[in-house]
Amino acid sequence: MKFVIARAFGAMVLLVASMAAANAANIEVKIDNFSYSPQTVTVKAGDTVTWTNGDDIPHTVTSKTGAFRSKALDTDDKFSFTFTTPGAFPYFCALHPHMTGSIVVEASGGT
Ligand SMILES: [Cu+2]
Repeated sequence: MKFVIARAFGAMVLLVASMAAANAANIEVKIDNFSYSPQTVTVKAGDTVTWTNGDDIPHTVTSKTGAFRSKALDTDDKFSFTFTTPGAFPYFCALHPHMTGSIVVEASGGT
């Protein structure tokens, strides 16, 4: 009997672990009127950020450190990047360098 309970508990732990892995979020950043909105986003490692260009002129999403770089995004074009490494990831628009934003990635594990 004890063995059966231990097996059931083990299955529950596996289920919870797989739910946590499926918990990775997709965060939206809108490009509008020559700015990224929200300008700074805090995500967890494993999350994906998707930028959408709402302007009718092209913009890019270009990492200052080379971590990621989109092509020129036309109206309604999207660019996605999955952040796996904790840290700060400042970026800008290569076509309008005064446009800046930042993604802050926190470690996913722990609690
Ligand atoms: Cu731009």
